[in-house]
Amino acid sequence: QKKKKISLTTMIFIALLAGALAGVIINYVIPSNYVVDDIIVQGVFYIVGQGFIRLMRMLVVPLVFCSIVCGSMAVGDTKKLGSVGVKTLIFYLCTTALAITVALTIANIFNPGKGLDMSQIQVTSTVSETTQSMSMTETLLDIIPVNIFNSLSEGNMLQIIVFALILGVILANMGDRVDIVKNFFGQFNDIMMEMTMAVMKLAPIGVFCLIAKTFAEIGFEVFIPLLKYMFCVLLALAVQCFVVYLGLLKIFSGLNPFIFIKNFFPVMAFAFSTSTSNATIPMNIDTLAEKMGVSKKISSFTIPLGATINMDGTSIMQGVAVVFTAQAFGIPLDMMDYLTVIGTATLASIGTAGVPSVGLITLTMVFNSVGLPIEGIALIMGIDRILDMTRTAVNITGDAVCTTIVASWNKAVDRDVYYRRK
Ligand code: DAS
Repeated sequence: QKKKKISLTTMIFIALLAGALAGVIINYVIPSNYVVDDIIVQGVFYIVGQGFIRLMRMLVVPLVFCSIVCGSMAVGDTKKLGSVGVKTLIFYLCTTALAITVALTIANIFNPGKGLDMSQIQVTSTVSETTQSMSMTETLLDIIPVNIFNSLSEGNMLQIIVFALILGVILANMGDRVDIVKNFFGQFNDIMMEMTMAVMKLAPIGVFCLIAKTFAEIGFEVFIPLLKYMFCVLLALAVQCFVVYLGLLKIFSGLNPFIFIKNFFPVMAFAFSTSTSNATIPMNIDTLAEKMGVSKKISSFTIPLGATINMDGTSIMQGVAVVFTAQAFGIPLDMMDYLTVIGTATLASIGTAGVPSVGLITLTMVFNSVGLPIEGIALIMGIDRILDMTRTAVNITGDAVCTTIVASWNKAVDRDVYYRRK
């Protein structure tokens, strides 16, 4: 019968375990010798691991540029967007910024990366000299690109995002005069997603080598910080889902949040099992209509929109990952860096599609924006399977809660259905 294909994220998890085992054996069992240390660890593991990291970085600029142009084109047509769209867009961006703030707060309380010393790991530095010592006003002004080709070649992500957002809105409002250009960006975005999936297929090899080298050089010390990292992400996801979302629902719509979560749980379970917001769209819309009385006129626009531009769970992982990696590599982050992370992760979520592990690709970009080494992603990537499932469930719950609130403002929630009075 048809052999069940092991999912990529499961293979990455297996690669993590295998890499950790190999690294521990090299570190604690095999006596130090030229072949193992110089040929295998500093040779094969380093080259393959760095090669994979560079492939991930290769994707960031074109993928994020195209996906944000497309995301911004999708919502940028101010005529089509209408008041429902504008309210939903504002709500989505606010809940994402709130999510990252929750994540950064929890990460700074539990300090997952403290005690892990990764500073001896060779890293590809990504801090551009200019951004190192800039005041608040210069940093804010700096996000406006004076030369987009310069921004693209330097990989200045905030400048690229700002230009892509503006370009997308202009294209959206120019109608069919620019159909060829719109199609170009749409097709280029598809190509970049294809290339991303192709690179991600190499992840098990890349993660194996990166983790094996890390454990060969550092050993068991990595385990506790990784567990703390997972704990911080899961705690932040729970706070966002059961405190922030249910609180917002109660405050802004007056609807009973416990009825919502009970009726919505099957959709969360489906998203958890698939790790894909996009695949959850139909079930999300149907459940909101049948069990909560939310009009499909609203949800059929806001749910697909949310699956693309509203990824609160993903930005929570990214917020915790930034603190974890900065602490592990001993890189101090100031308030400006945290604001940059909130801005970059919020804007980054606009373009990325709701497919498995896409949060790791945009994480590369968030790391870039505050000069963190991409090597930190290797540790995180290995244990990402369970976190991707959980954060996807939170991503789509955020979409549904915002949709229900906006629908209730537009008298488009049938309360008799919501409270099972019929
Ligand atoms: N799996 C993505 C989604 O579908 C989330 C992520 O990769 O972070 O929402």
